[in-house]
Amino acid sequence: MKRLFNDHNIRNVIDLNGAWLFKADPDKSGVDLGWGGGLPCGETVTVPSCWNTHLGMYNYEGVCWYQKKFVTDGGTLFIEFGSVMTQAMVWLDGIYLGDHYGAFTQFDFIVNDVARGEHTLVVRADSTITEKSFPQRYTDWYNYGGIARDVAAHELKGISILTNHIKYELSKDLKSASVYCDIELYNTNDAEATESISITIDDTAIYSGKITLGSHEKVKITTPVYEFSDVELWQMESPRLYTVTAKTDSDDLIDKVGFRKIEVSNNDILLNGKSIELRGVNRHEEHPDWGFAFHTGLMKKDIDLIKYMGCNTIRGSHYPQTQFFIDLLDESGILFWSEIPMWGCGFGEKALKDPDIVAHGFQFHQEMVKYYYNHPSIVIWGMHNEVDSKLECVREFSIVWADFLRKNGGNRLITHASNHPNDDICYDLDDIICINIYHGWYNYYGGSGSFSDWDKQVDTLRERLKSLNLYGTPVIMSEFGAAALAGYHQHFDSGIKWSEEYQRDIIEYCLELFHKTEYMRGFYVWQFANIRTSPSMDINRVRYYNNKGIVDEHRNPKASFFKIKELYNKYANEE
Ligand code: ADA
Repeated sequence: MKRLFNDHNIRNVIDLNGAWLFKADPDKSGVDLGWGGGLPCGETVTVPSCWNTHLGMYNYEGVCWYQKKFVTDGGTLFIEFGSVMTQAMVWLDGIYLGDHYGAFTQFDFIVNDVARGEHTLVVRADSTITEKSFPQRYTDWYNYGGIARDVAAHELKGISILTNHIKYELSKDLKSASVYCDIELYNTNDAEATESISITIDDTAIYSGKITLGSHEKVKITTPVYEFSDVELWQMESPRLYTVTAKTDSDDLIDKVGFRKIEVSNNDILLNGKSIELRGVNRHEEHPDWGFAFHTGLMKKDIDLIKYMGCNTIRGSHYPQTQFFIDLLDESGILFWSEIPMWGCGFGEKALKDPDIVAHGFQFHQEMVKYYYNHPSIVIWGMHNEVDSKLECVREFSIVWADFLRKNGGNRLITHASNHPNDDICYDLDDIICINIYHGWYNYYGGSGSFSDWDKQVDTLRERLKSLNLYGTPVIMSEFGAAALAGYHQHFDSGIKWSEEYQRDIIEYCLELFHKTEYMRGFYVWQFANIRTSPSMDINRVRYYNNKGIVDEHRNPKASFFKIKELYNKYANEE
């Protein structure tokens, strides 16, 4: 994956982005016609991309095929996909490698005994929504199809390093860290092999040893604990990153780590022992010209705009966002909430009880933790969004997911975004309680048309938390806001829905209320930029866009942008 730094100095990585041959398969006959072995014809497209941004394919849902030829020295290849939307089937030289379900997470294949020379990689991408889909048809973003993130073929040699999770516990005074690594290794040789292995953090060697693996053996090893002293913390104002280099004789894997501690205490959130108010926005990684194949230059611009507004955090609604973007956050000191694409309203009770859907949800959590573990900016794992968390079946799988994240997800706060503030039965599983409501905008979905209902809501929630014995768990308002059509203004009367002034005023009302509410410790305005949405969302979706962006889809600011800037800066100055 494209990173902000070189993640390999030894390993050769073949970039498979760029021109691919492309062919739509509306009647899904390509497998029977043997296209896995090579496409009969096609047009050239660039990858990463989403086909719904190609001319004539605006609303195409179904199957398309992609083909790329590349040259390698041969041996063992690790073929890596950043995200294929939504179901991928992959062939190399006509040999089926396997499939992967789910947009937004990485997956890979290891292929041995690849000959030196030219090879053909074929991908069948299927965006068809079924009753098992994740998310379901009724979802508030557009169901793009395509190879939406980077593709690469890594030439693995000798004993190779597949993953390295850098784990640590900070001392009480936060001045030193007990560090160890969980490393996954693979022997590419046809015979047993022994190699040396070492790990450094900047210039400090924290481990060195020898490893012997059988032919094509894959193992996970845990290194002994190293006491790392004089730690410089990863702080929002000075996000110190260390470079972690894992090396064998034949391979390397370089990543970044930042030492920091996130915890909750008595209605408060503490980063490195210091109380913080989370001041943020929800962000989709989407643009009308590229869909989910988001341009890296625009990632930087999004962060610049979000920082300029005074935000210290972003919620990655509603799926894991690209590694490159999270690298930028690590470097900027912005806190991030990462979640899986379980967008609740579309999942009925039948779906929530479906073991395949629950299994997919669990798979998403496993993949999110596997690929994003090391990012210091990720301080929150979101289990799901607006799922019917009044149901016992939701509680059951949430217990399993929360447990998995607590045991395997590193030092992060666990939550789910709930739109059932008055009857959610899963709050006790969370480290922070997160609420989505739209008083002042919707008259349904638990919202009501009037601004002043917010005050009642704040009081009702306080009472409910007390009655549940959960008062003391910090509350975050994870979504609130209103839609505004960019450029639609009112001279005097701000109470006109869809105007920039209405949106600005409701956001101001909410922020001022939440900021002074003693049990709340943060807010994420819905949402940073307008997004294209699904035709199934026929509620209030002018142009089939979700227009609640505080910038429009081209990042032009609406009136609320400046109001948020004013308020977030004011709150920061009060600290
Ligand atoms: C929900 C949901 C968002 C968006 C929002 C809205 O809270 O989580 O994805 O759909 O409502 O605009 O209504």
